[in-house]
Amino acid sequence: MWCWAKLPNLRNLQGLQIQLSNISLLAVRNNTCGSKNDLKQVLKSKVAAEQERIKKFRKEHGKFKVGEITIDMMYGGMRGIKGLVYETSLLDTNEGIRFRGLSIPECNEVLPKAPEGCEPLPEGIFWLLLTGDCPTEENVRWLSKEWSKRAKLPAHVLQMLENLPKDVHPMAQFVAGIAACSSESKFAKGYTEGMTKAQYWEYAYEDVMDLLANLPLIAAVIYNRFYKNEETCMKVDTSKDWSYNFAKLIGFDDPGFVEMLRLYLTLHCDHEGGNVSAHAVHLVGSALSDPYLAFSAGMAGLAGPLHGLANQEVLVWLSKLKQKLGESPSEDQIKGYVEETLKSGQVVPGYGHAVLRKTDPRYISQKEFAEKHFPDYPLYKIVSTLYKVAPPVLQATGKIQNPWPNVDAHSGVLMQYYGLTQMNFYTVFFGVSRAIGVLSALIWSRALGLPIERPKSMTTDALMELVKSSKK
Ligand code: CMX
Repeated sequence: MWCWAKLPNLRNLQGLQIQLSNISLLAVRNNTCGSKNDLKQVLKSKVAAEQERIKKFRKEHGKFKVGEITIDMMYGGMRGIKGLVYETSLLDTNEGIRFRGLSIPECNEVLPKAPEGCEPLPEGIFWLLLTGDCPTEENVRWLSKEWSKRAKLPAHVLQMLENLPKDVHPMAQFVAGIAACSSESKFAKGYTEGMTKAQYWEYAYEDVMDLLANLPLIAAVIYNRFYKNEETCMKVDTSKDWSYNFAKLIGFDDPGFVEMLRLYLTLHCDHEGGNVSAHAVHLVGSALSDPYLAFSAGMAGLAGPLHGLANQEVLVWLSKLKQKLGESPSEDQIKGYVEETLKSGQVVPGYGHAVLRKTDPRYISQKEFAEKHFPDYPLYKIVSTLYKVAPPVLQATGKIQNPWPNVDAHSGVLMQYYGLTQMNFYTVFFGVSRAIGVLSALIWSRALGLPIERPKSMTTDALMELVKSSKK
């Protein structure tokens, strides 16, 4: 059983002791590299030790059986099969996600904030996921500066985005923009020029840093052209953080919106390795496709309505609810709307999860933000009423494993409140955030020398034969 020592109310942890049964381990260490802010150097000091630790572990326990696979699991989307190593985060069915051992409330508490803000900076969670260390304020300031220095979109990418027809969905534009940046890949160039396997992670790191620096620019070009018919002013302020610059690029300078974006970009960053976007990046990256190509594959997966696009679907669904029932519907009316949705054979977007069996802590964190900043906003009230009335209706079907809301049930409301009303852009925000986690994991996959992924598939006939021969 997990038992957490009470968190010190400190911005920079001096070392956080965690008890796991009788074992005491240091899950999050403070940045041991003293004044060093250069992330690559910090990482360098960890890679060799981690390679050695895993080598020893595999030598001693490589043949240990982790689980069994049933035919239902194979037809059921591989639920419950433990088949991937992914270092940056781990999802507990009941408790939700932990980033390098820290829960969301713990991250919100300990990660550095902007000088004028209260919400965690996404730069901090990137540092945490990549190094396992809780960053100092100095670390995140270094990272903000580093990303703003690297922000420079190639002209041909800009031109390609400008030439796309306006009815191409923003997520399809996002995928295309990211893939087109592959022309700049240091990893791909290094491979062609004969980099060694030991160097893979360093080249991947450079691409990841460039990509993270440029994602807000790609997103902003799409947003400004699609919704405002405007060219994007590509200037970023090197004295400001990533979220501030992103908000500014799309024309939002309300400090409330910027704070919301900092929280949003932190919360959506990672959800262990088996979800569609993370797994796609991991899989494509394992073929040594460069980080731009691997990440664009992940974003194509995030664009599916059962995954990241659910945040858009939630708002579309809520808009129809408001059209039908008005701004302030009663509990009974909202319950009736959920029942009608189910009766018509549609999913209730924002509810359910493949792994989680409780309310998503990312939902709770967004709810707390809304409660603090706009408790009387009518759309927030509808979302809160849904939280009360939808789970029993979903549970009553008898087939839905998790009747509780996931992250996507709340995010759109935050955007709507601050005036970002263009719903089909919401998944792009999700994607910018998801880059933080899946690309940190990609660097570690190359650092650990993980091979090309190639699970065995079977035909139904071959499975039937397997069952038959086991009975002989
Ligand atoms: N509304 C209606 N039906 C639902 C449902 C929901 N919110 N959630 C699950 N179900 C249905 C499934 O479609 C499935 O029906 P069939 O047996 O007829 O095919 C049945 O309940 C069992 O599904 P499950 O085991 O509970 O859930 P899965 O692991 O198969 O699917 C998920 C998980 C998220 C795809 C599903 O809950 C869903 O479609 N939710 C709505 C979309 C959504 O919010 N997605 C975002 C998830 C978070 C993210 O990745 O971003």
